[in-house]
Amino acid sequence: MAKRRKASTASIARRRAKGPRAPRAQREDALEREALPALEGLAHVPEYGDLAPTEAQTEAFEAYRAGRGGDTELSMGFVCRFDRNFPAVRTEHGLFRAEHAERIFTDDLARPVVGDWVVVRDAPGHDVGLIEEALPRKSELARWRGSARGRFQVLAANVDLVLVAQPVGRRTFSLDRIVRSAVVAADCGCRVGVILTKADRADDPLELADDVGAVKEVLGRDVPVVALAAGADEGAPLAPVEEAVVGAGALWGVDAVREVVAPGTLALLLGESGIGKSTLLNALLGDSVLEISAVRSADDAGRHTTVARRMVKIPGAGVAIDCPGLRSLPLMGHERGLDEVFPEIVELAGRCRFRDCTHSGEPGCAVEAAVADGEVSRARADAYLALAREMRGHAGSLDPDVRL
Ligand SMILES: Nc1nc2c(ncn2[C@@H]2O[C@H](COP(=O)(O)OP(=O)(O)OP(=O)(O)O)[C@@H](O)[C@H]2O)c(=O)[nH]1
Ligand SMILES: [Mg+2]
Ligand SMILES: [Zn+2]
Repeated sequence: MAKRRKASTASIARRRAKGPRAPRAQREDALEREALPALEGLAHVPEYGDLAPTEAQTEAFEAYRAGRGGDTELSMGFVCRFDRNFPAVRTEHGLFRAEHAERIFTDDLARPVVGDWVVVRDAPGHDVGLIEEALPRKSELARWRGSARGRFQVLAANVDLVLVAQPVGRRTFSLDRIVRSAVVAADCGCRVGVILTKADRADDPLELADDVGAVKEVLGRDVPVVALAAGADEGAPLAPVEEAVVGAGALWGVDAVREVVAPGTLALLLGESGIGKSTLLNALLGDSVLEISAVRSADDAGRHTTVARRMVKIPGAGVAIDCPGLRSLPLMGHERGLDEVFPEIVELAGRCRFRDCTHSGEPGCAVEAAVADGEVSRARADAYLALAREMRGHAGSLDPDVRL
């Protein structure tokens, strides 16, 4: 029997970045694909009916098929997971692995990601489908990779709700990270919810209540906030913590996530490595299908345990995507997100006396005046100013014509 040589994930990525593959690379891909876990019997993969395409997506599919004489080998499906860069697609007819048509392959941003609705060719006798086209996205969650690496990375498509996860405790809690995540999510056309994880590690229930209050003050009272302790030791004394967060207007506990992720909704858990995203999803599933691993004790940093993006159907709720933790989330070009999250401040900023007002003490500043009148909270204005300044700075570093 021929010996199979395994290519590393990095070498696949490099190969793919180069565009169309040579026949040898294709053969290697085929070998690699055979070594992947079987899809049959995988638990918690969403069914076809768990997510619905938009009208525009269905129409685009019909038009594509009509353009090919109504080809019955073509069907519509969604990309529900990637295993070592190989997509799996769920259609009405089942769940199967697929590869991309080379035309799509060559463009990084057009390449299907988890959540994409696609046209897939399911030829009888072939065990691998062929993704021929990605259908228009209703939302596209993308982050800027930073000036050193340039360009955006699309994390997922058609996400309805971004659940921004942050661990509680003085050492780790970052309001800035929550707000910047909310801006990115809003910019990408997604709704936002906040999950405060590891509530058993709160130094003091009242401090946790303050954190909930701060999130609500900056993002608004309508943004759902859930505090939970999915990975707490059994018997941890959580009653005082629950009381404090509920008093501050948050929801409590793993099950409350089901209320936030309504059936039919596609949610994505966004946050750094090691903050308990996979632990939470396992708790919701009542099953340990997703890998988790301990954080480094010295600095609490995660080990980037989750390396793939995959959808799971939450019983009694919608569908969630587990994905790798993100180290950083620099803001660039997310003006629409700032507008969505801080509409009244953006409006006020347009009324300052100077067009290039930095809202830090200039005469005739409408933002400062609104803060002084108590119309806008100091915390909310500060959060806006920090992110707006960062965005201007990044834009200016790439394009010297942008005024700082
Ligand atoms: N004390 C405590 N620890 C938790 C809790 N939730 C998760 N952990 C621990 O945090 C560590 C990391 O959890 P994961 O679920 O792997 O974190 P993740 O966010 O999925 O990390 P990546 O996959 O690397 O992005 C594990 O050791 C968990 O047991 C919690 O509620 N309380
Ligand atoms: Mg994980
Ligand atoms: Zn101003």
